[in-house]
Amino acid sequence: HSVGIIGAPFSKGQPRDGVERGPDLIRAAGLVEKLKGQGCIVKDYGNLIFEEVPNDEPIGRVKRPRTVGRANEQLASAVERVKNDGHTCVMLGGDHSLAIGSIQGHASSRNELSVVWVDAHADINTPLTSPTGNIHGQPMSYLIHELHSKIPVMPNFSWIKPCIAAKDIVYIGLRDVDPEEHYILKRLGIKVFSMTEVDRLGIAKVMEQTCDHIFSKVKKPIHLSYDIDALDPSITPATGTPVVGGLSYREGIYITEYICQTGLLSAVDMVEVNPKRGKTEEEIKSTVNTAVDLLLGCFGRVREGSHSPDYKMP
Ligand code: DIR
Ligand code: MN
Ligand code: MN
Ligand code: MN
Repeated sequence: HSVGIIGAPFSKGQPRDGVERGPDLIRAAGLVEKLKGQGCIVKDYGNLIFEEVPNDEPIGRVKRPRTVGRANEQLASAVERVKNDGHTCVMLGGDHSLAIGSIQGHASSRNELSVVWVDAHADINTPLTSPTGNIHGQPMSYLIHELHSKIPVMPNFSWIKPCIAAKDIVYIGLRDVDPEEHYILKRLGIKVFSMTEVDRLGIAKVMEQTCDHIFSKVKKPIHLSYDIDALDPSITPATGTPVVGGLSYREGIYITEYICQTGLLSAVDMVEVNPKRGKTEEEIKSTVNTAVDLLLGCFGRVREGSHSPDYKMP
């Protein structure tokens, strides 16, 4: 695997400070060295530098639209560049509003994508349905063709072109969905494996059916958008909006191993790691180390172990 890493230390898609420290913490936990140790070629493109747009007054309920729009425009160019350099792109967030730029930039280089969205939340509110106004609860709505007519014009958002079809999206891990979001998911017929389906089917069948769904016609490159709050807060407590009853560590890792072996993984987001939300050093460590392990699973790490083909026993 050839991996290009972009750090996106950005927190303005939601109200809690600390999530901008995600990229540096995930690196400090040894991501690059560990990826190289499992045979990946890694290029770290460093962190983007985001400026806050002054006087960024809410538009309707939407908070900090100009700042979020501008940051995502920068991220989209960075992701497009990493893809054009030939790497699988890893975007380290930051909050989940960054999926707007990450997916848009990915789509600019590849045209058709499928999206696997692993999260406790659906993040598909439109600016008009959002109960909080936080853009990290809205990124999908800006990207889906079928919702285009429902998105009002906002400053610094005009560069976004809807690039994902509803049929090319699969959600895994949902357990905190707003009524308006539930309506949108049903209305667009989006494939959802909530925690109920994970319980009913088990994660192995969920992943089989996920791939049946996204590969039903042509095999498109996969964009995996992984919100660390998909996992149970007992494993990844240091996140802004933890929700009980999440994926186990093993289920979380299984998703990455399975996506990896499709050979179609083209970009990954790892978002919402927030050290300031951890109550102890242990809670922060567990969250960050799990984020690293999930990324290693995306790039060939398997739990049975592995060895190089030319290994000679001494
Ligand atoms: C809620 C919460 N659905 C919102 N979303 C969160 O703000 O739109 N997403 N926490 O990660
Ligand atoms: Mn999310
Ligand atoms: Mn979430
Ligand atoms: Mn939220």
